Amino acid sequence: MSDPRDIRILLHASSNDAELLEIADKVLTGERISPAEGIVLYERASLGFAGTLADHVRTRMHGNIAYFNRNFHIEPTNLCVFDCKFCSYSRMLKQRSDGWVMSKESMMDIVRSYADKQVTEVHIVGGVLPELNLEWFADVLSSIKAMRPDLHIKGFTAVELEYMIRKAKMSYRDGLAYLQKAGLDSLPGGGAEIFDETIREQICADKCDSATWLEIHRCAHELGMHSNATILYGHIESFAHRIDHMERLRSMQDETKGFNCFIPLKFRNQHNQMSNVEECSVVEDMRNYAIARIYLDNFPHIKAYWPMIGREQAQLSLHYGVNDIDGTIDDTTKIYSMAGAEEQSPVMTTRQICELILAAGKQPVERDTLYNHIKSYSHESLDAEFGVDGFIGLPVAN
Ligand code: V47
Ligand code: SF4
Repeated sequence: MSDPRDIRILLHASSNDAELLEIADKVLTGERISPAEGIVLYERASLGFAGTLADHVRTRMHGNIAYFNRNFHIEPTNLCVFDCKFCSYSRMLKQRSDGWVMSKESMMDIVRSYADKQVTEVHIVGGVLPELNLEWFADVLSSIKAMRPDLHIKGFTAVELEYMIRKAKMSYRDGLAYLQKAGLDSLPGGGAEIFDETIREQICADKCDSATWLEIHRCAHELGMHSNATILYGHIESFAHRIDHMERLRSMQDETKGFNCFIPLKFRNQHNQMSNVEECSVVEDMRNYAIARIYLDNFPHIKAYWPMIGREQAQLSLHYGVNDIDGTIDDTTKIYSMAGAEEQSPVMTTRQICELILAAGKQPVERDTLYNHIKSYSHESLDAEFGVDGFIGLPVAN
């Protein structure tokens, strides 16, 4: 159902909350909702109410399409000078012996191992270490570009960038321009966590602050690079903090238009210093995707990161505002399996990811990092490309 008049009738029949219905009417006519209205949605909208509205917005923007890409990750180190309380990945303070630091050669070996694969993106993200400095990373970037000029390099959270550029005693703009010249194409969305300063102080006091995170993304946009933005939700923050986070992003996007997608990251509570904090429910995850889709009217894409939430929930999210489920990954990330995510070994073939999307009733489209369409898939085209014998059935979460 995509006719706004039909959805209006449905929502008016399902709720007698006048304020919620007024917000719904605004969304259905394409009007922006205010921060106060965003908080009302979080406080009072049921999953059905928020989901119906978000699905309408998603369909208005993208029809039935659900995007994925073919990518792999390189995580240069899991050692980190910072001490984020939610992090299950970093090993600096606890078990340094469990840590790894890759050499440039081992990073290049990973890139080389994809020589005959049709991947379009490498995502580089990891801990922060003084020896992995700006010059070292610039050398890695230019070597990757020399080997695979076609590969889009999405690399380094604003947290990693803030540290390496500060240590190099450069301005953010000059440091980013230097990395861009070496081959950096865009920035991933990590490190944003929660922008509210009081919550940030409690969960990640010693790393890049919110204003700096935003400034680094602004500089990247001004240099012509796109970036993503995340939120780490479902821990000690309130609904107002989630809206405050999205409001700061929405305001900046009005000016720069440089963000590609918003990625809500559900807090996972295993093996970190916040294990006493309960994880939120799947219903809350879906409501959160839905409200993000409604609130961030100037963000083209909402991504559910499937290694984090598992395959079945990624399918579900496609009906709650999400239009992208990230990539094939190829088992190259450890960040979420270490924090207790469903996917202990995240890898999907192109066929599996397409079948997952088709089974959710959506149209799989392979994209590049900047959301240019590469190829659209159907059951028939999958059989033609990969053969009928390869059918793997409905995907299941581990
Ligand atoms: O900033 C760390 C998160 C992020 C936990 O841009 C945790 O396409 C939940 O940003 N529970 C890094 N989350 C990863 C990231 C990312 C991932 C996928 C795609 C993109 C993109 C970006 O991981 C960190 C932090 O918010 N994280 N520990 C945890 N226990
Ligand atoms: Fe380091 Fe990132 Fe973990 Fe924080 S979340 S401790 S910055 S690796």
